[in-house]
Amino acid sequence: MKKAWWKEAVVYQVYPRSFQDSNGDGVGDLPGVTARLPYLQQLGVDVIWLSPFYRSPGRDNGYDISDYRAIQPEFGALEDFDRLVAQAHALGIKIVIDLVVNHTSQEHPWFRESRKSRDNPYRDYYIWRDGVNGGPPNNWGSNFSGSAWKLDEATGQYYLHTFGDFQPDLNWENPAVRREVYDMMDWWCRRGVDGFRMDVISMISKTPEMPDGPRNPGSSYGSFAPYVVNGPRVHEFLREMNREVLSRYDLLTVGECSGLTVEQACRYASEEGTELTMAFQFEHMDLDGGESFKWSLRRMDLRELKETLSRWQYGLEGRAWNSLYWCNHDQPRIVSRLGDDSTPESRERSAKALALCLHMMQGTPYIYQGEELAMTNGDFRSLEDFRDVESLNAYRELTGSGRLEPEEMLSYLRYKSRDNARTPMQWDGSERAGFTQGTPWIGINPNCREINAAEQLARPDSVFHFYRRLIALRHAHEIIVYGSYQLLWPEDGQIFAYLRQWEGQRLLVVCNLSGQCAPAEIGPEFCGREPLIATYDDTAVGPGMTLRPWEAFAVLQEEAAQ
Ligand code: TEU
Ligand code: CA
Repeated sequence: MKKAWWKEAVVYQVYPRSFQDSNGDGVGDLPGVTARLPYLQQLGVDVIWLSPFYRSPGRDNGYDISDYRAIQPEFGALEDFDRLVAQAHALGIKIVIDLVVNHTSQEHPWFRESRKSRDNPYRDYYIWRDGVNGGPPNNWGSNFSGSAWKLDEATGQYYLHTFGDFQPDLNWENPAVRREVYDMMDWWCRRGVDGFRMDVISMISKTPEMPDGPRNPGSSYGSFAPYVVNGPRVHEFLREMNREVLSRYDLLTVGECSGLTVEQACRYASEEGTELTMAFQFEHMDLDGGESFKWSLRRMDLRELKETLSRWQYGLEGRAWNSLYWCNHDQPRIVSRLGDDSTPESRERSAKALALCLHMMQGTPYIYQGEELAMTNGDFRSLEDFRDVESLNAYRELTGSGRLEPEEMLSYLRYKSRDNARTPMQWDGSERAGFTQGTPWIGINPNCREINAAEQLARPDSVFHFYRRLIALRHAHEIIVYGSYQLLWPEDGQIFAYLRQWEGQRLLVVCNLSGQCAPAEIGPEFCGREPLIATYDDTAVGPGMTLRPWEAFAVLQEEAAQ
């Protein structure tokens, strides 16, 4: 297996809107991120991934870009970005930016031109089709509810939008579009960025015929997935991008790939380095989906979770590289989802156990802002408290059609809405959590009084310091980065345990991911050894152990030198 800096790194995701406001307008900004660099340095992360800060109408919080080479004024100016990069680099922290090129905002100058006339030079920058029988070109539904096609009156044709109708999909079949994207990427590389997180990059190549898709369960729309996800030319396009831009720099590149399979990942992120360095898969995040996709209260089943994550560990070994994550700006908080946030003790203990379980695996771990404090889901009372376009559209569609009662849908939103990840970072216990002096754009969780960075920095056994130690261990032990993986006790419904092996070393990881005691048989070679890290401070590794609620540990055995 080849060694690489991005395999040894830990990434921290910043959602600029919700991280730190520096000027009292209630919206986080780039100077705010710069001001918090010392905090991230103390945590010990190697890389920051910044969610979008580009010029944008902000209808999907910046994932609708109207100028790829400008900063949205509420986030700052280009000089603020340059200062952030320079100061991060001075602290040894790299900066990865979000590349959103499946679609633009409808306010992008390319789209303003494109919609003017059928023979406009920019017409083919987007995907236009004639309607069929007075309706859209096919039955595809958008990821943000409704049809994936919108009729544009000016020219009488429909444009494709796999997300919101304000996010028209770019036409990657057009070489001019690809040239524009590569030039723009090169421009950011020359500004000093260290990589890209590529938004829904698995969707850029569409099957040109665009046939109807299989009916989405319980919906009047069909799925575009068979004709859009991992589409016919996606690998050709990424190899071209790699030749034209990526290969000229030393970058971390991670593709956000909904619909990813192990076999596909081995192409997107192959060891040969012909496309990207790694990819995000979604299988473990989809385990608690219900009948209406994500809108349910279903809990993940631990055996399914173990099977899924282990399949990725085995499947990519030596062939591609995993990204490890529990949280991002699209997912509810893991401690509220898979852990237990009902008491302060179970919250901290379960957050640590989940962190340990993920961070000892093979792959590059990603931490989403606030995860290192065990921040919980938001405190959303009514529909008015939500901001996310996906949530609001889904509410309208599912309650409007009578499929769900408003109260039922609200309970799903409280559990699963993307807004759960987007409440402001809890820096201290003051009224506005140290996030802003003004009115925050989305409600701050009142539990900031108990859950905040200031309190945890001062307390050695806090979740923050646990994450700091996990990161330091990864930097200290190659086995955590490169060791092979083997799942233990696949049938156990409470314990997630596995073995890592590397150059004569063995690392045993045992995590009770339940609130009840759980028995475990530990091999003699590990018994009596002091754990590298554990969620209790008095864990004694012994043959017939009974793990306490959320008790988890990692223990290392090194063969005596011959
Ligand atoms: O997300 C793509 C994506 O697959 C999610 O929108 C997913 O469908 C949803 O979160 C599951 O509930 C990316 C970005 O991460 C997201 O924030 C953007 O809204 C989206 O693309 C469009 O750019
Ligand atoms: Ca601000």
